[in-house]
Amino acid sequence: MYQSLLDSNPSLSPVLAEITRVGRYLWHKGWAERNAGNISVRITGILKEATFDRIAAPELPLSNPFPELAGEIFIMTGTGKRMRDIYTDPFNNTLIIHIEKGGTAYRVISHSIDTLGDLRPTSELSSHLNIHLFLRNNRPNSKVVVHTHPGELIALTHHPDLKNEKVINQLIWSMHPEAIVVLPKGVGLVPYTLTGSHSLGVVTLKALENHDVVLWEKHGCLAVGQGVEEAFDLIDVVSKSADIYFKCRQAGFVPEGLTPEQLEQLRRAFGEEEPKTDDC
Ligand code: 2HA
Ligand code: ZN
Repeated sequence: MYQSLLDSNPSLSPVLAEITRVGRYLWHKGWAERNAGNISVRITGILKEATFDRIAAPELPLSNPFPELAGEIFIMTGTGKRMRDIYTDPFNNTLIIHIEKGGTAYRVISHSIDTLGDLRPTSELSSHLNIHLFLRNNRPNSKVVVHTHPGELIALTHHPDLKNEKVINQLIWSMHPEAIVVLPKGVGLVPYTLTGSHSLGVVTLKALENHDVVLWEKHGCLAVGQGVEEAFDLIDVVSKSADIYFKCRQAGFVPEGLTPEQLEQLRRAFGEEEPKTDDC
């Protein structure tokens, strides 16, 4: 079924290829231990209704209903699946779901009952759907959610003094000129919330109102964007800042960081808008 969807929907292959490519980057970065991380893309409109038999597809309940997402289609990584396996075997590690009328169930349109096995949507499905709903309503071109576990970013959120959006963004910006250029609004900071919970999606939404990247305290980070590579790039830049910070600390010195004047010069040279340092 998956292969026939790809054959009859030419725009689907590049999306799947991007997911598998980024899955491989995440593994090589060391950000995807075991089954860590998940990726989803809203692909409604890419799949033609006539190319799949919705009614024949396996139907499964959604633990949290999303009536406003009825009719939407998503491609995503499977729960318990390894990022490093997605590249070599995408058909058994990713799946495509259609949200059913009423939003209380979904159908796996990429697989039949016989081929589905233990393949189920990411354990962070609830967060991802919440975010996709927000993006569709507020930033319709942003169709991608990437969640991963960069050790250097998780380590930052363990520092008691850095559990403050303003402070952590000053640190991130000051470590690397790219950071303020690519993320002039900085990152959002989400207080520790149970993994896989509906609440995690709810608190993440608040942080996404002003940001494209959020740090999940003591867990990882999440980025949204128009493409999977683009979301990956944002996380990569933030991680580089954290990496530089820790390299300096490991070498035994506290990094000087870019000065306020240097940051201001970067904002003026590259910024489209003033970053909100008080409430970002
Ligand atoms: O998919 O990373 O947050 C495993 C996780 C859950
Ligand atoms: Zn995670």
